[in-house]
Amino acid sequence: MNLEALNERFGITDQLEFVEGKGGLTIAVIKNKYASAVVSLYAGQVLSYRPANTSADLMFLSEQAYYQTGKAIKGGVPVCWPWFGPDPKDKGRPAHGFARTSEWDVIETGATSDGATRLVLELKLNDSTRALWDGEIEARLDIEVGKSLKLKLSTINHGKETIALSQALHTYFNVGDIAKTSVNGLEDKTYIDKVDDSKEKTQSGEVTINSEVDRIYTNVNNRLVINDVELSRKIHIESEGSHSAVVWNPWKKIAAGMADLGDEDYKRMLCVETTNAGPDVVSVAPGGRYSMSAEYSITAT
Ligand code: TA6
Repeated sequence: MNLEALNERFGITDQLEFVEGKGGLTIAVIKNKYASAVVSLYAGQVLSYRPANTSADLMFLSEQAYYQTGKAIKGGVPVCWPWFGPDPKDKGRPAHGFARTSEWDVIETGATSDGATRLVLELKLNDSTRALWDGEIEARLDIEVGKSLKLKLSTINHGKETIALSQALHTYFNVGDIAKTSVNGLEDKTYIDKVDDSKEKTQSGEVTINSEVDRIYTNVNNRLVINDVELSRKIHIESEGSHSAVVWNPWKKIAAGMADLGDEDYKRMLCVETTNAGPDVVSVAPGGRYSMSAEYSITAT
C-alpha cells in the first residue's frame, strides 16, 4: 500500500502519520499527549519511544544503522522470529529469523479511550520466507504508545504440525553510560554464558557490564529494572509469556568490528531482551496462538 492509501485508511489526525523514512522505508510517526514514537513497517520495528516529559529516548538507534531491504536495523526493538539466535535446524538460515528483514503490513490503528495510540502489524509468509519455514505461521505485533510502551508479539499456527518457536524482542535501550548502568531482577538466576563456551552460571547480585556480555538467563521474573545513573532514570520491563531474558552488550572489540555500530556505541546501549530463548522454547499447536509481551516504562531517580 502506498503512503497516500496508508494514511487514508490508517492515519489518525494529530496522532499517527505514515511518512517516508531513511532508505525510503515507510515509517509510522506517532505523537500523543503521553509520548512520541517511530515504527518502521520494514522489520516491524519500533525505532524510537520518547515520553513527553523526557529528553532522552528510551531506545538506542545506531547512527550507522542500515535502512536497506535484506539487512537488520541496528537499534530500537528488532523482532527475532520465528527463531532466536543461530538457525536451530542448522540449515544455514539467517540468525534471529526473518521477521527483522521482512516487510510487515498494517492491519489496524486506533486511539484508546485514555488517549494512547495503537498500531497493529502483521507478518504473513511469502514466497521467499516460505523457503525458510515449513508450515503456515503468521506473526502479529500489537504496539501501544502511551504512558508506557506496550508490545505484544503473537504467533498463530495455521499449519498442520505443532511448531517449536523461539523469539525475542531484542530491545536496544539507550543508556547514559554503561559503566554506571545495572540490571535488577536477575539476582541468583541461572544463565548460559555465550562468551564462555555456553557454560551455566549463577548470577551473583545485580548485573553490571564491564566487558562483552551475551547471556541467556533462564526462569526469570517478569519484572526487570535497568538502573541508569547517568540519565537519572530507571527503565522498568514487565513481561508476559517469556521465561528467559537475554542481556547483551558487544563491548569494545566487537562493536569496532560491526559496520552498523559506532566504535564507542557500546557505552550508550544495553540490550535487555524479553525472550523465549535457550531452553525456553515454546510449542504452538495447529490452530493455536502464543503471545509474548513486554511493557516498558521510565521513572526518574
Ligand atoms: O541477543 C544477543 C545476540 O544474539 C548476540 O549474540 C549478538 O549476535 C546480537 O544478538 C546481535 O545480533 P545481530 O545479528 O543483530 O548483530
